[in-house]
Amino acid sequence: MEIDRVVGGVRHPWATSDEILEAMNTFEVRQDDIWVITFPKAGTTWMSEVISCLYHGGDFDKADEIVLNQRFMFLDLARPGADPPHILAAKRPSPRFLKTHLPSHQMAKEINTKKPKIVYVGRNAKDNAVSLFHFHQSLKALRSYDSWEDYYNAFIDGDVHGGSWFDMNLYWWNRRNDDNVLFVKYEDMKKDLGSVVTQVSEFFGWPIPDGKLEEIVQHCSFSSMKENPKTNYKVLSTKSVSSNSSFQFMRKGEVGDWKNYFTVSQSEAVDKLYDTKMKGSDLTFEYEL
Ligand code: PPS
Repeated sequence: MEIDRVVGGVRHPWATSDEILEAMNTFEVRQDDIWVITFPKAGTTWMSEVISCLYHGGDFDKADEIVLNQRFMFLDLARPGADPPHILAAKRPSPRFLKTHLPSHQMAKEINTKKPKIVYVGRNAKDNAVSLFHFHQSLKALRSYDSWEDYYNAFIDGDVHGGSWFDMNLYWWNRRNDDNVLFVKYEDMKKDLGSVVTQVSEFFGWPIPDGKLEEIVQHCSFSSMKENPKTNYKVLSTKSVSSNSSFQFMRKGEVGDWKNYFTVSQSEAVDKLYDTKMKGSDLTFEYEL
């Protein structure tokens, strides 16, 4: 059996079951939900940890009481032997912390009427592609590609996990001025995490206790999150014993790693495609810092 299939024009692993996709038509969104929405591998986990720390006023024991991928319920994926996430989410007390990579036409419909607070994180297409390539090659639930080139072709066709990077980023950029939406760039988090943490705290209306900003920035640094078992997940099913031992959810955390993968012509082709797909939009990303 194929490891995945295309539903509604988007390639989804079987773990994103038809039941989950259908449930998003009627899933009850709550106005006080807290959503993190991203294209896969754009900084979901990083932003989720920032939000947890802010919600708990910089109390890191409380923020990290449970592993991050259980704290924020991932709505897109059914876990074997467990109820699907929309059923589990319905039983959670408010405020619920939810995350999804589903594209705009497949995400929970009530997002548009209940208007919960949503933080969208965008990451430049090239680094995002590289990070997702490693995820595809490592995770049991996702298809492997024979080569970087094969994967690259699928990525620019929008035929990878998450669908089209271009469509998703453009959709959320166009909604960036909605009162309930905050659009954040991964590269800005790398450049000045303190400013982004402050922006997120203002968006939610959660003041940062005196002296805590620096601590939150330190706690959410790549090195600290890599050392932290509550954020550097070990619970994902990886493809082989060898990749299992070497797989690190916190892989590199850099801006510019794409240069180690993209050929010059691939990089130029993405730039050209970006100009076509994002035509008329003033969304820009940084590719090196
Ligand atoms: S997922 O599986 O879609 O939820 O992955 P996601 O969390 O969106 O993205 C994982 C990438 O984000 C990097 N990351 C960070 N970078 C810098 N600083 C911090 N603190 C941080 N936390 C996570 C993570 O390393 C993945 O990127 P790559 O490029 O693969 O390292």
